[in-house]
Amino acid sequence: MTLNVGVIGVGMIGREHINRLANTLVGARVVALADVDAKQAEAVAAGLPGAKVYPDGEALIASPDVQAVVVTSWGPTHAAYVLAAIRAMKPVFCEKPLATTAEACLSIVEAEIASGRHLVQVGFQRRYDKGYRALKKAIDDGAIGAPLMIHCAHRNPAVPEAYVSDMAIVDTFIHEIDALRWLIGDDYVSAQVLKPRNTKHTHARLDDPIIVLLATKNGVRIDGEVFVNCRYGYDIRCEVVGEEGVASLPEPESVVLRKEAKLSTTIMQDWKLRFIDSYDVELQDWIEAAKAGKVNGPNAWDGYFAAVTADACLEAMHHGGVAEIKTATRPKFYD
Ligand code: NAD
Ligand code: ISE
Repeated sequence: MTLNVGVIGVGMIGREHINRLANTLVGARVVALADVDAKQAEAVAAGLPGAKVYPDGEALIASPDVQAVVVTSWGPTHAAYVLAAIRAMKPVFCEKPLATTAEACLSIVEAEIASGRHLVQVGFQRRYDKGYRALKKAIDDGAIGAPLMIHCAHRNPAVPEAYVSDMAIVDTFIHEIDALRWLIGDDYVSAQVLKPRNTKHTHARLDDPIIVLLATKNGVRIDGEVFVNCRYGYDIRCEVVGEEGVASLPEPESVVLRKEAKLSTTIMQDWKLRFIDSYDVELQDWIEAAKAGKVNGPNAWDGYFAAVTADACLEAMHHGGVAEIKTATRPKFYD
C-alpha cells in the first residue's frame, strides 16, 4: 500500500522532506500541500504530479485523500495542526518543536492518549543517525560501564541576524536535549546556563557561545556547548564518559588527505548534509510505522519532555542559577 501524505509548510525543511518522500523513499506519495504562502505551495506542487494545493492546513488534514500528515510549518503553528490530525485519527510527523510551549505539548499528549492510538512522531532525526546509533549501542552493550558525564558541542559556522539568544536553546540545543536523554535512557532534573565571553562574530541580540549544564536523575552531568558563529564548520560532537571507558560520536566519513606536509579531512558546513541519511531513515521508518498504526521514533511524550527541559534552560539563561526540570508523570501509554 502507498501512503498518501499531505505536507503543511513548504519552506526549507518542508521542501527537503517533500523531495525525499517523492524521490528517495518508498511506500509514500505526496498528494496534498498547504502553506500560508499559496504561491510557494503552487510552485512546489507543479513539480509533483497529482499533488493538490489546499487553502489551509485544516482543510488538508480533513481531506479524505490524505492518510497521513507531515507538519513542517513554523513552530508556533505546529500544535494546532497536530491536534487536528489527532482529531482526524491520522498519523502525523511533526518537525521539532512539537509545540512552542510545554502546556501545548501536554495537551497533545492528552489528546493522543484520549484517541487511544499512537499517532504523533516528532522530527528529532539524530535518533536515526548512524553514528548516534552506534554510540547508543556501545553504551547499551555496557562497553564503557555506567555513564558518568557527557561532553558535547553543537557548532554552526554562522547564523543570520534574525537568530537570537533563545534560539540557541529552542532551535539548536533542543536536538541535544532529545538525543542525549535517548542515548543514556535517563531523564533530566536540572539545568544551568553559563555565558563565556561573546565571540566578536555575534550581534547585540545573541549571546554566543553558551554552555548548558544538565543533571539527570541518575546523577549524570552533561556540559553542552552551543557555538553558532564558530566560523570553521558545522560540527556535532559528543563524548560519553563511563566507569570503564569513554565512547565518542564518530566523525562523518571524509577522505583523509596527505598533502604538503599536512594530514587533513574536510569539515562539513551544512547541517542538511550532515544529517541527510538520518532524515531519510527517519521518514522511511515513519512511513512504515504509520502504515502499521505505530510510532517507533520520538513520540509526543519526548516532544513534551524536550519542551519542559528547554523552558528550564531558558529560565536559567535569563535569570541565572539552577532551574529545576519538573514534568508531569509519564503516562503508561508511552511505556
Ligand atoms: P521556513 O520558514 O523555511 O518554512 C516554514 C514554512 O511554513 C514557510 O513556507 C511558511 O510560509 C509556512 N507557514 C507558516 N505558517 C504557516 C501556517 N499557519 N500554515 C501553513 N504554512 C505555514 O522554516 P524551516 O526552516 O523549513 O522550518 C520549519 C520547521 O522545521 C521549524 O519548526 C524548524 O524548527 C524545523 N526544522 C527542523 C530541522 C531538523 O533538523 N529537524 C531543521 C530545520 C528546521
Ligand atoms: C537547525 O534549526 C536545525 O534544526 C538543525 O538540525 C540544527 O543542527 C541546526 O544547528 C539548527 O540551527
